[in-house]
Parts: sequence; structure tokens; C-alpha cells
Amino acid sequence: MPRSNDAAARMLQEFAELLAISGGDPFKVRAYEKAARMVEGYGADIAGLDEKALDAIPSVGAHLARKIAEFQRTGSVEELEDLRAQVPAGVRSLLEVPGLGPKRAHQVYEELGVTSVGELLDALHEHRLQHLDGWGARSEENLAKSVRDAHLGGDRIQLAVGLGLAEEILASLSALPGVHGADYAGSIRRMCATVGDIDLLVASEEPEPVMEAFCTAPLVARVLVRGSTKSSVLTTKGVQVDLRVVEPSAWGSAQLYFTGSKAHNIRLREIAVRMGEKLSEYGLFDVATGRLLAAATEQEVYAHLGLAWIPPTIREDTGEIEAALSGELPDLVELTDLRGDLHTHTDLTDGVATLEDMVTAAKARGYRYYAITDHAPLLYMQRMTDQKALEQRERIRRLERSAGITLLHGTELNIQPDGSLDWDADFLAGFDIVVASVHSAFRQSRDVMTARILRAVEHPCVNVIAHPTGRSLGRRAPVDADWDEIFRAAARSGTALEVNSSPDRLDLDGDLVRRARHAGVRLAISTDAHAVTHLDNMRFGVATAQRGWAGPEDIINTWPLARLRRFLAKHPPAHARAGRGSK
Ligand code: DGT
Ligand code: CA
Ligand code: CA
Ligand code: ZN
Repeated sequence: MPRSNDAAARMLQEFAELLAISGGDPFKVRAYEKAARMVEGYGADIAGLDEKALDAIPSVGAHLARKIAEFQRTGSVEELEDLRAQVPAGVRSLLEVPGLGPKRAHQVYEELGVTSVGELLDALHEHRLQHLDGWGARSEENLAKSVRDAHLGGDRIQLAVGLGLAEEILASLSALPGVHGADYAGSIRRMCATVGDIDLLVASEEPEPVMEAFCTAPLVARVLVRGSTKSSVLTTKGVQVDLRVVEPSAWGSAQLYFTGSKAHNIRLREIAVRMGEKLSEYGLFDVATGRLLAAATEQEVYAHLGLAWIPPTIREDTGEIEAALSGELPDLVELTDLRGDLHTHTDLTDGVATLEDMVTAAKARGYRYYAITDHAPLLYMQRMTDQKALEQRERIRRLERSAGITLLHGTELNIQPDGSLDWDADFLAGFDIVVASVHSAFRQSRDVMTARILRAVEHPCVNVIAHPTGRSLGRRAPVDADWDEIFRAAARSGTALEVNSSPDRLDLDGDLVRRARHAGVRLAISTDAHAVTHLDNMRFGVATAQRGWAGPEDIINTWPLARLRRFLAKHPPAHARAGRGSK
């Protein structure tokens, strides 16, 4: 995604939030939010566009075009600076509180004088919120629960944010003279859904200039520790970054050590000790003679310990050491195995790109097939109708003739609180693929939620349950459901579960992917793209599936089209049919 689009979108989003929290006109707030989404998803880099060209971006009017131009020219916007000055910093931090929202943040600020998250927690504790207009005991308790849930996430950031930051810093460090290599390690390299801090490694015989460049980089707000080979900084966004500079000859052992996980490293060190060896970030050594046995590459170190190289995404000591010892490491799914994306949107509903642009981008990625799954009528804000769906189908069929890629016309249904769905079976039968997901009523009890999802799983037209737990990292906890029961039903009925690649979802997560696979469930790794740039998120979904030890065989969108189509037809497996016939 072009950085200038990103920066302008963030500016507009902040504008919207500050307007909202200072009690601004809701229509104006929404206009800024919509423009932020459009600018973020805009296909071309907006750097250098003049006001007129900016005005031509959908949802960006003359007024906002002027603001964006001012921002591009001067790096700030005067009106935004004024707003920033008006709203106390503590009040702004209320916007970060999940489940509060700008309108209510404004309300607690105005009516209760709450000016910080701490004061909000006090107000919750003293049950002062329930007496506000439009609140009640229930909404107060819901907010308390969101706050508790989010706190579980602590100060961790999303993988994509950490990875973006890591790549930005690495790009500048690897360009320095004397640098042999530079890479990220830690939880980012293991592709954990959230990361606590960013660990970077640089191979160089001359650490000093690397440290200097690192500690004086523009995005550094504060240097926490500066040493000759090890430094830690805090970025302007409050993220900690640790850098180690190591000898190029010890690159492999350093990578191994700093990638972790800690549990994985402990197991490796135990194996070394049993062999009379010692493993550290400096290498694998013979204890008796002190001789260096391996250090240059991870492969060498693993090989000396009698292990095959273990992919970082499964280094969690959950069986990978045993598997490597016995030569039974899983064949993990790779990005290049994917033949298509099975959950995407267009501007017919809440996407920001046209059907044609999304398809062109999918084709450019080398996909063989591509599903368009816009929202269905029950998500009423999206204004989908039967007629629009049928018109889209026609448009897709026409486009397909020249597109050079197989297009699947699908839809994303809304699983209602009672498990019912949009459209009847006749209408649903007209789609090539049907995705269904929960978008509301996330707090049902475990039994109700389980029954609700089971009803969708067992529907004869539903092919994929999208973002099954509904979690939103740092904002919303996963729904409570009996996943093992859902997995058994999905395996039985030939319904796939999704690994949603969106960085704020990564849902199912690695652990649930693993449990699903053990139950015989097939998975789909999809982006849920609402913009062309979101198609790039596939790498996060693939990594998440890897963390659940999934192989290409488990993932329906690695399959050839004919096999995928048989799965989507959702006939019971042959043995099940035979079984039924003979009894
Ligand atoms: P995070 O930052 O919480 O997302 O998770 P990690 O895994 O990146 O943890 P971090 O940053 O504390 O450490 C990075 C890696 O360095 C970790 O995965 C393994 C290694 N490491 C750090 N401290 C220790 C330790 O005390 N013992 C061992 N064996 N390894 C460590
Ligand atoms: Ca880390
Ligand atoms: Ca660290
Ligand atoms: Zn979707």
C-alpha cells in the first residue's frame, strides 16, 4: 500500500475521531471516515495528486481534497491541529477503549467529566455510567467486559503493524556499508498474531555505524538502552524495538536464539546438553574442547542436533521437536500453493474497489480462480437486494469471458442470532460459493452460540464459515462456543472453516486450526478483501494456517478448480451415501 495513502487515511481517520469526540456533526464524522477508507484503498499512490485529482477520488469532495492537499504540502492540517489542542490527551485515549465509541466517549467526558482511561475505570467500578442517558446496567456491564477482554491483549500490537515497522527499519539498516544481512526475529518471524516488541538482527563486523543509524532513525522517540552490539528504542508509536548486531559467522545461531520461542530454545539446549554440547546465540560448542561445531546457518545448527530445519511458524514446542527428530515434520501450506481467494468484496457493498479492479488484481497475483462474496440483504446497511445480486452475477459472467481467470459468484450471508440466514435455498443454489458469518450478537451464551453456528454449518448451501470466532484483535474477544462440536459437524457436512487473513482477525487462529484439522475439517484461507491492497494480506492467513500445522491438502483453495467445485457442491462423501443406501 502506498505510504502517502496510508498517512492521509490516518489523518482523515484521526480527524473523524476528534470531530466525534468533540461532539461534531455525525454526518461530517461519517464523511471523514468514509473518505479515510477510500483513500486507504485507492488503487494508485496519491502522492503528487493536486486538489482536482484528489477531488475525483470517490467520497472525497472538494473540502476534503483541500485538507489532503494541505497535509501533503505541509505535513499537517491547521484545523486538525486546532482540534488536537481542544481535546485533552486523556479524553482522546478514551477512543482507544474498545466498545465505547466516539459518541459515548464524548458523553462520559461531557456529563461525567471523565478525562482519562483511569477515570473511566473508576466510573465503571462505581457504576456511574448506567445512569447516563441511553445507558443501563446491561450496557455498563458490556463495556466493563470489553475493557477486561481487551486488557488480556495488553500492549501488544498486530503482526502486520509490527512487520511493517520491522521491514521499514530493516530496509534502512541493510543499505548501510558493512552490513551482510538483516532480518527480523522473535514473535514476528514466528508470525504470531500479535507481537510484544520487535526483534531485529543485523550481521556486521562493524556494529557502531549500525547502532548510530538505528538510534537516530526518524521514527525513534526515545532510546531505552544503547550498547555496542545491543540497543533498544521506543518508536513514536510507543513500540519497543530491540536490535542486536552479530558477527556474520554466527548468523544462524543468533537467528535461532532470537527467533525463539523461548520454549523451543529450551528444548534445543536440552538436546545439546545431552550430547555434551552447549548452544547459545554465539553457536553450538563442544563443552569438553570448547570447539565451535555450528553457527553460520540455522540448518547447520539443527543438523548437528540431529534435527531437520524447523519452520519458524511452528517453533512453539508443541510437538515440532519430536516431529523433527523422527523426520516427520509437516508439509506446511505456502503462499505459492494458493490458487485463489474465496472471500472478497467489491463496491457493490462495503468494498472500495470495483469488481473489475479486484479481478484484475487477483489475476495479476497468478490466481486461477477468484470468488466475489459481497454481503447479503440482512446486513441492511449494505443495501443488497435480489436484483443487485443477479445483476452482479451477469456482470461477472460477462467479465469472465475476457478475464482469463475463473470467477465464482458468491455471497457472504449474515448468521442471524437464531442461526437463520439471508435468502432461501432456491436463491442460494444459484451461487457458486456461499460464505456465512456472525456479524452481531457476539455475546450469546455458549449453548446458544454453538447452536447458532451449527445451524449455518449444517445448511446444505453453506460452504464456508468465515472468521468463525469473530475476534477482533485488541478490540473484541472471540465468541464463546463449543468448537469441537462445531468442527465435528463441519467435517461431517463438508463445510469448510475460514482462516481469515485480515490482520485484525487472523481467525481461526493457529490453535483452533490445529484442533479443526484433527477433527477432519477442511479450511479456506481467504483475505476478506475490501480493497485491492487487502489481497496482500494472504501471507498472514497462510502463516496462521502454518501455525496450526496445516498442509496444502487441508486448504480447499489450494485445490484444482474441479476438486474445489465438487467440494462446493456439498454432496455427502461417497462412503456416507453408500452407507445410507445399504441400511
Ligand atoms: P513477544 O515479543 O512477546 O511477542 O515474543 P518474543 O518471542 O519475540 O519474545 P522476546 O522479544 O522477549 O524475545 C525474543 C526471542 O529471544 C525469544 O523468542 C527467544 C529469545 N529469548 C529472549 N529471552 C530469552 C531467554 O531468557 N531465554 C531464551 N532461551 N531465549 C530467550
Ligand atoms: Ca519480540
Ligand atoms: Ca525483544
Ligand atoms: Zn467479508
